Amino acid sequence: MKRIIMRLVLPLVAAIGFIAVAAACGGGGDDKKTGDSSGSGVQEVTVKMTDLVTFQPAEVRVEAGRPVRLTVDNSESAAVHDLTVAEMPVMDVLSSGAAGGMGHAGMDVGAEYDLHIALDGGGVGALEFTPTQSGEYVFICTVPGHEQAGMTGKLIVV
Ligand SMILES: [Cu+2]
Repeated sequence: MKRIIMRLVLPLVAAIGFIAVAAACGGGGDDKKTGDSSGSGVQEVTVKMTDLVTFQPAEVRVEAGRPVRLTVDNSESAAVHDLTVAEMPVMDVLSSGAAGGMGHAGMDVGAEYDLHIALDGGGVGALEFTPTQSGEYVFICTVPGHEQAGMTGKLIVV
């Protein structure tokens, strides 16, 4: 008799456990979906700058008309790098962590570009902006020689 009960109870316990895990995973998935696809949420993207003189990834895709928070991560570099978009229709531009970088700090340099953030080696900063027009926009590092060495990327606004 006892054996029969165990035979019934064990699969039941296993089934309840499975349902609980499935529900938890499903819930997480739903949260993420809401964050990514909602019309008003901030689009979070990260670009890493490396001492191999590259941006990773070299291609970033965002939607027009929605705010973007572009985290620029120079934490694994020893050198100064910057991320610069010379021309791109944007509004509501903000940047943080942009101080530093010889000859880079200050608005005089930044004013030449629509988007610009320079970071010392080890630094992490962010650019916040809302792209207003779809298209493909090139970003580069303006440190002498870096663009020529391949430090370029593409910001695709859809
Ligand atoms: Cu660079």
